[in-house]
Amino acid sequence: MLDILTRGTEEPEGDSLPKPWVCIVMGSDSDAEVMSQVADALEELDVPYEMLVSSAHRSPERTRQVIQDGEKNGAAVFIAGAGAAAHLPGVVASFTTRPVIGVPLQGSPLFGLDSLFAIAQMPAGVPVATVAIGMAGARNAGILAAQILAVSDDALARRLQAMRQSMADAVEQKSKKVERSNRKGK
Ligand code: RP5
Repeated sequence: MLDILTRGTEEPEGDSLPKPWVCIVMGSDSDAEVMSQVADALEELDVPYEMLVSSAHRSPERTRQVIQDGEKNGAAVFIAGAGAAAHLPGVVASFTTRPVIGVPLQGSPLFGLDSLFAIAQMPAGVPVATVAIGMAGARNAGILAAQILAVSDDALARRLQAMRQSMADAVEQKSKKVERSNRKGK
């Protein structure tokens, strides 16, 4: 059987289970620039991932195989990004009961609205957690996957807290650049 994904096949050390990881799938290499935001966020949080291209329409058999191999090899969360008639996240969700996060991409003449609707409007029973169109959504998909894994990983939960703190610190720095007042006696 084709074994497209291999990460989880490494022998675990001692009695420990292989570390859960995130499987990132995109419909085309033209999606890679935006979807690299997912990988960047996971790297910042030290979460293992694998990222590859598989198309719901152009390579349906490969897509089924990727999800089945991913499940078998310990993928705990799937993230699927696609543009236009973006059926990939829904198709991924049809092959697994693990959490699936969909990232709508905006390359089409409809600026990603087509993709957003295609990903978000899943029929009852087969959910896809849908994030915002484009770069912010891709980054949030990575963070959301980490948050799911952090439910059973205290060290990861602490890294997520640290990420929030650094955002809060950055807001204070940004404020300092614009703060002004004409209130007398202040
Ligand atoms: C979708 O069609 C892909 O996810 C991509 O966003 C879009 C265009 O794909 P290419 O024609 O660039 O391969 O399936």
